[in-house]
Amino acid sequence: MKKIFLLLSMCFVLTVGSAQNPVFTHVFTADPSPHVWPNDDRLWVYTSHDEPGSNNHYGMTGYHAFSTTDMVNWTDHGRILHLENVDWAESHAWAMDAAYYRGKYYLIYCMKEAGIGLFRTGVARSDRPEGPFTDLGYIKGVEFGQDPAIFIDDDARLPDGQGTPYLFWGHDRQCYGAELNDDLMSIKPETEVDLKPQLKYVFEGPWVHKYKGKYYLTYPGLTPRRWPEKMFYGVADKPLGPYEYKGCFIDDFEGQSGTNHGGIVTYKGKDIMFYHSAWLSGGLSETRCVMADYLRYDKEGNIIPIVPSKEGLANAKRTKTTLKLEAENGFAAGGDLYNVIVDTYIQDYSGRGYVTNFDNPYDHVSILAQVAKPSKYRFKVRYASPAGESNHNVLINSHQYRGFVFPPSETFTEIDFGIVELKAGDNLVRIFKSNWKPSKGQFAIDYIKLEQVFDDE
Ligand code: FUB
Repeated sequence: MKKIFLLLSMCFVLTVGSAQNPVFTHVFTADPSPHVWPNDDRLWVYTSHDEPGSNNHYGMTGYHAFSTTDMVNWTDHGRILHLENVDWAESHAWAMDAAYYRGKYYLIYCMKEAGIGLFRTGVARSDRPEGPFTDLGYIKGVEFGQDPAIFIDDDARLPDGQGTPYLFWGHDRQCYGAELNDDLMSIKPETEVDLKPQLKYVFEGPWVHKYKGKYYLTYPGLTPRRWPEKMFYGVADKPLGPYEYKGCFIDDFEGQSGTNHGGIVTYKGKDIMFYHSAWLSGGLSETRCVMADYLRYDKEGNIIPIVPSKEGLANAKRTKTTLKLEAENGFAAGGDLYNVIVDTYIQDYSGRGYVTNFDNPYDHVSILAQVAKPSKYRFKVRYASPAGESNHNVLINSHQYRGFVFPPSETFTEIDFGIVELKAGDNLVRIFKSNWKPSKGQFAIDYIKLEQVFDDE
């Protein structure tokens, strides 16, 4: 009896004690797009961003990238693209997807075109999976291009071994698919298919993945009972169908948002469904958070319905995210570089380089940290100061923290400056050269880290 009780209480501790959902607890995120890139052991998740306090989709302005190797400790690489980095767009940075194609990383996203207010499907490119991404314009031939998903087949059609790229999109009871041209900037109009008649309850947010040679199209849909959205799917022998409608695989659940949206990835041999809910905001339907649960198939290849769980992916007490914000990203990531330069001379930097030439008082680097709620973070800076000690001040929003001493260091090293507080929303963190204590120069900042801190740690 005693043994049974012990076993039962162990199960209880494991179940109640582990809470991996929502996956990201420091920032409001939605519309997750999960990927594993070639020659990279990390799992990547790209998301849209809900502004705290807004509780509507109209104020959505940018995207984030996250990575992990253990699904417990995550890195938030910060803002990777924003409306202000896209000349042709005016609003609605809604759902997106990402792709690796011919040696480059792409963000395929939707925003409303300035002046005419129509959704377009934008393409932005980066040399690195964490961005930031540079906009290239929108995809020609796609009308009302909300909720894009890109699927690159493994049919090795191109000489470099990559397969045919396809685009899927749709909103407001529409769902289309088409083959993309190789530059990803236009579709092949003759291949466009209206997929709605092949499916049921279609509303928006298509996502295509392949399992055992079959193509699965998953999407959030509305039954005649209407909102909230449930997740449905169909299966086909070819990417553009015809699809056989299969049914619902995420039904209504407690704390769901009005919308659902997500994608499927295989990581370390396991299939995972990423989607979103309103758990982090306590049920505010349009202030959402990313969720993840394992996805399983039965012997016939049908998706076994998912019941959203608190435990999520890993048996750990909780997930923990560190914001890793590259100093050199500047405006492209919502920050600012003032009277400093980006260099690559000192080796072993992370990202595309580091920021240096802090010659005059107030020369600075600023980074943007976006968080959901007022909370504490451990503040670390990776720097080098080969010529001697360097003295700087830090401004977080309007609060000045004085006297940050960076001891001499020939090479890049991480220094821990203790706990700082961030407010809900956008936080500008500025490191600037002190005007009260001399520095020896050659000071370089590689990145700034803000690590989530929990009260019971
Ligand atoms: O996140 C904004 C919109 O809500 C997306 O584009 C839809 O798919 C829904 O999730």
